[in-house]
Parts: sequence; structure tokens; C-alpha cells
Amino acid sequence: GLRPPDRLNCGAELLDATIARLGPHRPALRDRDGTVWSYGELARRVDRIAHTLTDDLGVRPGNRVLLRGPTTPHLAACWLAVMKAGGVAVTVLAAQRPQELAAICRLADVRHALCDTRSADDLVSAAVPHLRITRFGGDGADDLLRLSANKPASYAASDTSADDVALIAFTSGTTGAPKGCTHFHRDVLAVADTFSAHVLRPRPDDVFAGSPPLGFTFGLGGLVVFPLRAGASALLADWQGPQQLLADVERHRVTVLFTAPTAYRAMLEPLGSYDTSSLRRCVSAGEHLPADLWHDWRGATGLRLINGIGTTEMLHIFVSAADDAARPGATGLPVPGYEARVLGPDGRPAPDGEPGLLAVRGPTGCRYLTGAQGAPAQQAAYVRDGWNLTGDTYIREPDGYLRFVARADDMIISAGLNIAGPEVEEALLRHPDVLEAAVVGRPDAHRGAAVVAFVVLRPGVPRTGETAAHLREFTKKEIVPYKCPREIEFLDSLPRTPTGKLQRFRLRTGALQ
Ligand code: 3SK
Repeated sequence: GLRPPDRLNCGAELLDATIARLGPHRPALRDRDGTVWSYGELARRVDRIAHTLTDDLGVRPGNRVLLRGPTTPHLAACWLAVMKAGGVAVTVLAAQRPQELAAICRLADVRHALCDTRSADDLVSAAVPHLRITRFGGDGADDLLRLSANKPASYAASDTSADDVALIAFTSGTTGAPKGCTHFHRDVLAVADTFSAHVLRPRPDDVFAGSPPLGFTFGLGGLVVFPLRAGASALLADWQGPQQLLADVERHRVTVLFTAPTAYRAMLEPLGSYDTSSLRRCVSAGEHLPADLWHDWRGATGLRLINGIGTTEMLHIFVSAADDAARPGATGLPVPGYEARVLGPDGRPAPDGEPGLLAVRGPTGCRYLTGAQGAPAQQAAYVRDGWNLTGDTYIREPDGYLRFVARADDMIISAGLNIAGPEVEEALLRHPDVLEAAVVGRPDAHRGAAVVAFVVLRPGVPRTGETAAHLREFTKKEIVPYKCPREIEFLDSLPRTPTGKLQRFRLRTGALQ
């Protein structure tokens, strides 16, 4: 039943098909200041921008259009217009610097950019040859608004094939150079019709909000694709910390939340000062969700976090569990439509209970942009025999539940024993003085690698040898002593990617600048 039709435009499906089903008057997108666009209003704006792309800017089906700016309804409207015009959206993060932007534009052959006025300087500094930048969203400097103001408010969507590329999402992973992941029009709808439809199960009266930006497919799916597919609405606003997100939940009566474990943890303390009673679904992805945090969130809100693992290569979440199926500490089961296996060193399924590499397949999958140096080798390493290897070490339980162990790169082998950094981190995080923790293996003449922990302490806790000794003693009561950190170093913050993932390799190599 999941096979899409041959001709398919995901922009038209998300907007026009939803309006045909539920009418134009329901709220679609809103911003923090209280502006609300109905589905009809959004569709008119999108269609005018699509006309501008085609008629004024010369965008043709298949042309790549870079989208950059803070999370706003305007940015989402630009994305939908690129979809309807048959262009290919290249979504980037506000945190990406001119050099990275230049590399992305070169790799993806980008000639057009729609850029929020506030984010334009870096793009101009990137000095991308032949790039035409059209600004939107600024007072007086909104070229896009000026160009689109008098355009017809309806646009016949480009007759794209289900297998035409709709977007290129860049990932630098947690370790290195940017890789472009291409996704088709059908893939965009597939993630809504698998994870969202079967696990999240949104309703038209839902209000979505969260922290991931639209340049990260976690955010694009969770805050644009899933709500529009369901006829629901979304608050689109930049992440400004846990208190702001809680204030957003209270003010906009948010029902569905998308964010990462670190944000759920940071929201726990101020939670009591806000009315969060509107919440009914809370999705956690981006990083491993420790069992204690799952229990703490449930204790504080009465809600069971919906844990999930997704990757930019797979577009969105492919293993997850909600409601009665949730199992604290485990990620969950393959999302309906996906299959998952844990592979041993010989490439065959490992026995249940033994760690191995997670392999998945389903309606979406990894298709790196070709043409870049090393792309064929990266493609061959990620997809083997039709199975996508995400680079995560997992354990399959006898009833099929999948339990995260570590990123494969983050397994520490010390004195011949395997130690999963995240297990040690979880133990440290159970101590009330610890705000964040990252555990890596440091080369050691005797053991091969020694377990070293980097810890961010809660405000006011002294960064002394005594605190370090106390934390080491604490971990010895929590996990077997050979896994406990030999050294503990204190940091102000941990190195993270722009999407918030820990960069343990920078701690291993000492490259903290
Ligand atoms: O990379 C991730 O962590 C992720 C999680 C959920 C959905 C999508 C993505 C890329």
C-alpha cells in the first residue's frame, strides 16, 4: 500500500491536497509574535513565490536553490515554493560559515539562493560564483516580497516524478567534511506516512513546536512536513533556550514537541514555572535518550517520550516507539515500512543480545550526491546489499527491540575490553552535579586506550580534584569499575555540531577550538 504514484509533487501534496481534504481556513504556520497563516494564506504566499522563482528568477525544474535563514514561516514558504516549482532545495544551517557555504554551493551546483535578510552577510562573503541571492523577510529589503506581490495567487505545481530529487540535505556527520544526501519527492511524503502516521499519529488540531532548525531534516520533517501532512499547525521560531521553548508551549498551547535529549534535560528544572498541560506527544531524537531522562520527563509531565533514531541519509526516523510500546533505555522497534538488523563482524545478523552494526532499509535510503571526491566510496560504505549502515552500534533484544550502545567510532577498547562511551556518560549524568558528560578513549601505552570523561558541572559546583575524585567514586558504584573514567576533565561546554551532536573526536584529538 505504500507505493507512490509515478508523478508526484510533495509541495502540492502537503499544501493543495491537505486543503482539498480539510479546507483553507485551519491554521497552518505561526510565529512567536502571534502571526498565524491559515492553509489558504500559506498556499497563496507559496504560489506567488513559486511564480517569482519561475518567471523572474529563471529557476527551472531540477535547479538547486539554497535556503538559508532563521526558522520562520517565511523560510518554510520558500521551501514549499521551491518544491512546487520543481526546484531542488538545498537546506543549510544558520551556523554554517562562509567557507562551508561555498563548499556546499560548489558540491550541489547551486545558482540560486533565497536568504533571510538577517543571514545574507555570510552568504555574500562566501563569494559563490554565479550565485543569485534573493533576500526575504527584512523590513524594506524584502526583494522576494516585492517581486511576488503582484503574482497570481495560484500556481500549477511542476509535474515532477516521484523519483525526482526534491532536496539535498548536508551532513558533516560528527566527524568531517560535508556530504550531500539527496531525497526524492516521494521520500518527503514517505517519512510522514511512516514515522509520523504510525508512531507519532498527529491530529489536525495539533500544534507542533521544537528546537531543530529547518536546515536539519529532523526539523524540516518534524516542524513542516509532518504537521502539514496531518493538516495541523506549527510554530516556527528559532531555538533560544529551554525557557523560551517552555514559554512557547504555554503561549501557543503546543501539543507536539520535537527536540533532543539535552533540551529535555535542560527543560526539567524550569518546567514547573510554565503551563505545559497542552503537551501530548514529545519526540526525542538527535542523540541517545538515557532511561533516567525518560523516567524524569514522565515524572514531571506524565508523558512518555517518543524516542527515535534518524539520520540525514535516511531523511528521518526509522526506529522508534510510542505509548505502551515505549521501552525506556531502548530506541524502539523498526518504524512500520522499515526493517532493521544488527550485523556481526562477518556482515550477517548478530545473535540477539550481542552488539553489532545497525542496518536498515525502507522507503527512504542513502543517496549521496555524486561528483564529489570520495562519494562512490562513501556510498558503498553506507549502503551494502541494499541495507543502510548508519554507523551506530546496537543490540537487538529477543523480542526485536533495538538498544543503542554507541556510535561505532565511539566504542573504546581498553585492555582488550569493549566500553561504550554513552554508558559511562549515563552513569555520570545520574550525579546531580553533572550537567553534561562526554567519554572518550585516549591513547594509553598500557591499555591501548584509557577512559577519559569531559564533564560540564552545574553552576556553582567547584572544578576541583576533589569533585573529580568524588565523581570517579560515584561511577564505580553505578557501573563495573573497568569502565569508569581514569581521568575527569572539566569544560565550560562540550564541542557539538551545528545540529547539536557531540563531537567526541574533537575531545579525543584535543581539537577544541
Ligand atoms: O540526525 C539525526 O539525528 C536525525 C534524527 C531524527 C530525524 C532526522 C535526523 C537527521
